[in-house]
Amino acid sequence: MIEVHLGDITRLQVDVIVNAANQHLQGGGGVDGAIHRAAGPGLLEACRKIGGCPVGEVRATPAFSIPVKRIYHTVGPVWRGGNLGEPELLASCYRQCLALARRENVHSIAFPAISCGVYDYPPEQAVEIAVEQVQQHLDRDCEPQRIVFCCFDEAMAELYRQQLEAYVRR
Ligand code: AR6
Repeated sequence: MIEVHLGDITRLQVDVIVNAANQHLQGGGGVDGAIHRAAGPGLLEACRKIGGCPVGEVRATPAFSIPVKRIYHTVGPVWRGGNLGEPELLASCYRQCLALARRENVHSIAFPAISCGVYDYPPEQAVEIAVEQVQQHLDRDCEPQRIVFCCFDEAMAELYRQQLEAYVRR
């Protein structure tokens, strides 16, 4: 089941929330800032111990004060025009998060719109990749059985709804 949710990802009742982090895993603005504020200082310490994460990959931590089981920190690409591997790197973020969720027996996971804020990825193209990767995963595998696209504004939520409908009609 795929859901589109409008609101703050730190308030969702899921097993795992995904963070749109940076390579240093040292916190930042946007959804990263919101997750660190809600989780408390233990999260920064856990991230510092991991030391960093390459673009397109994922690292997991406990969730501290956020009532989910785990936080997956993935690093989306900065949009530099689209010819520097951005689509493949963004797809890799979704693929690696879903593969890790599968290995960790996660039943529900929520994604923010990775790279669509500070990293400036064109939202329509990012949403197309996100939906495609999630649908391809669910075509092969039934877990995680609940996948939530968590959007911070209605325009982004509408893009996901349209893309999900378009994918189903293909
Ligand atoms: N819940 C859900 N979505 C949110 C929230 C929230 N609480 N807050 C923002 N968004 P961004 P990026 C949406 O900039 O582009 C950080 O500084 C937001 O509206 O958070 O991958 C990191 O440390 C947008 O649609 O992530 C990195 O340096 C989406 O989340 C850098 O930003 C992603 O926006 C990563 O940039």
